[in-house]
Amino acid sequence: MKKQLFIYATLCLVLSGMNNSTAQNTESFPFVLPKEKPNMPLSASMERNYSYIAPRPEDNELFSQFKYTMLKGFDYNNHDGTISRRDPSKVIFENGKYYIWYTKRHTPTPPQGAAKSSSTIPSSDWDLSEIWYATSKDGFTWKEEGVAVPRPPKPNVGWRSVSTTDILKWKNKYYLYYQGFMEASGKRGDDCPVAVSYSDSPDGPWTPANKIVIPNGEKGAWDQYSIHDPYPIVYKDKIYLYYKSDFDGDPRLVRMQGLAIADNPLGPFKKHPLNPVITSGHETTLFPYKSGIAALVIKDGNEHNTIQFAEDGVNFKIAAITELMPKAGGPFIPDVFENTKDGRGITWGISHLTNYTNWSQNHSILLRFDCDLSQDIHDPIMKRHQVPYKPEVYFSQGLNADQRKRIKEETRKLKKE
Ligand code: AAL
Repeated sequence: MKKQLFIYATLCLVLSGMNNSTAQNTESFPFVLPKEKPNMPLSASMERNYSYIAPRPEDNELFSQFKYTMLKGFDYNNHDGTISRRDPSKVIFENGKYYIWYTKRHTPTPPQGAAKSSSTIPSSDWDLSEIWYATSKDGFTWKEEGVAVPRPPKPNVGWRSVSTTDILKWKNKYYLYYQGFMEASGKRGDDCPVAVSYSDSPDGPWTPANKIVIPNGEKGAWDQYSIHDPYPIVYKDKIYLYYKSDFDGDPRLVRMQGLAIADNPLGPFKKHPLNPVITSGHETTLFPYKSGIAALVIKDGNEHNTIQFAEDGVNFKIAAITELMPKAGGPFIPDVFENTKDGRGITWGISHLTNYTNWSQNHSILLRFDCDLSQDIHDPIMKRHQVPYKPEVYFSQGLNADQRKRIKEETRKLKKE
């Protein structure tokens, strides 16, 4: 009997110890963040955290902060709004120097809106513009070389304005794609198709194809009015030309990204059946990354302020969330025309700042951005999580009179209750 009692007591001790240890070992999420997804029940957010390249941003090659530098070499008439440079192309390196192309507006007045526009007075910051180019030995100081694509004579596409260009190098020839306006932007909307000019040299002379190469969509289609921000990449042996369209407009425009693919730089381009392929963004920057395409998705849409990635160049997913992203970034992408299957990524480029001073002098400037979205460098400073905004940045985003009135009314109602 004693033996049985001893065995029972021992068993109880062991079981209670086990219970305690089980209680102690109820599996909490570990203190050290696992590098791989742990085999345990996870929340939706934690599941999502393991869908990124790495569970921590500093180890995520498609996460980066951005640093900015003022460029030297461009004059803006004391920022009076009569000279504007914006929407730069990608940067390329040829003949021992860097090249960029961009929208240049040089008009007697700053933009005055569609109603007040004329043959000399611009409606918008990119109205009555031409495509100019500049070169640089170091990417910081630039020499403005002159006009690359002037406005062609009526009725050719772009006679009103040519703007928002990007560069393609294909079989040793160069192609500039750009928005070709046939009326002042803002008359109905920011309406235009895309045209193209070509040259044997990045220094020109450029021959306009004098035809629409990316047409507006059919009536009622999402891209029926505007084909903006043409952005060609050589991918899967073809030309993948990404673009943006503004649509809906109830009350604010929706902006999304489309894709058109061609075997020949002068077309025909076939729009992808899954368009829009990115549901957010504006002036979207893209680059080959590993076997897919990455995108800097800024400004508009549910997924603005994200860096996205598509294994197939079509189906984009959020790869990182960041801030203070380059606007209209034209990166230097050494392998962008190499049809690469291992895109190395980017570390710098040229972007723009619009409405640089105030609306009465509405004009834009070009600046340089730097980042670490590259397989070939690891810059911990670019991988910091927060941008330390000065207090004045917060206080510059103050309440307006209507908001203060609403708040005052809410407090008044509380006091009456
Ligand atoms: C830019 C681009 C296109 C638009 C206008 C000039 O940011 O999206 O080029 O037409 O704004």
